[in-house]
Amino acid sequence: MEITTTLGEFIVARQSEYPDASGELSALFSAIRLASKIVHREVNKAGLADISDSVGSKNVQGEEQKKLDVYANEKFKMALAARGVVCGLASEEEENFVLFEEALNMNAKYVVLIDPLDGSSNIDVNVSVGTIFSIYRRASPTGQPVVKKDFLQPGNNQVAAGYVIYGSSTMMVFTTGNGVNGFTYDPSLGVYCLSHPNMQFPDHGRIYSINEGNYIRFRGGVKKFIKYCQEEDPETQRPYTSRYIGSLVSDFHRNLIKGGIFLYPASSQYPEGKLRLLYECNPMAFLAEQAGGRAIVSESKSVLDLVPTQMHQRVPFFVGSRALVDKLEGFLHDYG
Ligand code: P6P
Repeated sequence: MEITTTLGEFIVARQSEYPDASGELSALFSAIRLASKIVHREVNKAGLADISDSVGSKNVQGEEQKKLDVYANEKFKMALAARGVVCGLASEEEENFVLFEEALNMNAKYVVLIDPLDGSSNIDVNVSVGTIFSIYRRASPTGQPVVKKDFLQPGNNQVAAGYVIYGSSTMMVFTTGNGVNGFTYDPSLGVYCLSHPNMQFPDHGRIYSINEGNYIRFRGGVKKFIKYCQEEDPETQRPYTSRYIGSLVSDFHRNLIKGGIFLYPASSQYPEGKLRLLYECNPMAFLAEQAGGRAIVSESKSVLDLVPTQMHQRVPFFVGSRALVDKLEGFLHDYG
C-alpha cells in the first residue's frame, strides 16, 4: 500500500475541527494508537504464546477473563494515564471506574470508556476481535477526582468514539463528530494509513446478523423480522443473507462496508440485552449515526439518547443500515 495519509497526519490536519485545538484530543488518540499497536502484536501471536489462555478469574460480568483481556486492559490504561490528558477510565474489565490521580491527569478534561478486547472468547479459534473506545469531556469540574456521573453521560455527549479490529488486517475506525474514517495498520512501517475515507453505511443492505440459536427466546417483533428476512421476494432482494461472527466489532465492520443490520435483542436469557451501553453500544451507535446509519434499543428510542444509570448496564441493540433498522422498528411497533 502506498502511503496515503497517516493517522497522525490526519489528526493534526483536522485538529482545527476539534472542539479543543490545544492538542489534548490528538494526544489522547496517540495513546490509543500506541496501545492498539501493542495489542495488535500480542493478538497476532496468541496461538504461539500461552497468552490466549484464561487467567482463571472472572470479570465483573462474570465472564472468564482471557490473558489477552487483562493484557489489553492494562496496556490501554497505562498508555492513557501516561499522556496526562485523561482523568479517568471505565472498562469492561474493571468493576469500578479508574481514577488517574497524577496531578496532570486530575486537570485533564477527558474520560475514556473502553472494551479493551471485545469478543476475546474468539481468540482461541482465531476469529477477529476488537477494541471499542468512547471519549467524553468530564462532567465534573477539573482539578478534582472524577466521579461516577463523568461516566454516566448520554451517548450524545460523546466527543469521539471508535474501534480497532484485529482481523486479517488491523484497522482503526473512528469519528470525532465529523464523519467516520478508517485507517489500516501497516506493521512493516508501524503506521496506520487512511484506507477508508468517509465511511458510510449503505442505506440498504442484504445482511442480517443475529444469533439465531436464541430464536425461541426472542420477542415477537424480532421473530417477525427474522422471518421477513428469510422470505422469498425478488423485488426486495429477499431472502437476505445471515452472517454472524459473534464478535460485535467484526459484525459491525462488515455491515458498515457491505450494508446490513446487527441485532442483539433482549431475551429470556438476557432480559435487558447482553451488550453494554457505555463501552459497546454508545460508541458503535455514534459511529453508526455519523456514517448515516441508525442505532436503537427499542421502537423510536435511539441508543444515544439514553441516560445511563449503571456502569455495566446492558441494553438491547439494533444497529446498521437505515432502511433495515426502520423496517425492524416497524415490527417492534406492531409485535413488541
Ligand atoms: P453471543 C462477545 O462476547 C460479545 O460481547 C460481542 O462481541 C458479540 O456481538 C456478542 O457478545 C456475541 O454474543 O451470545 O451471540 O455469543
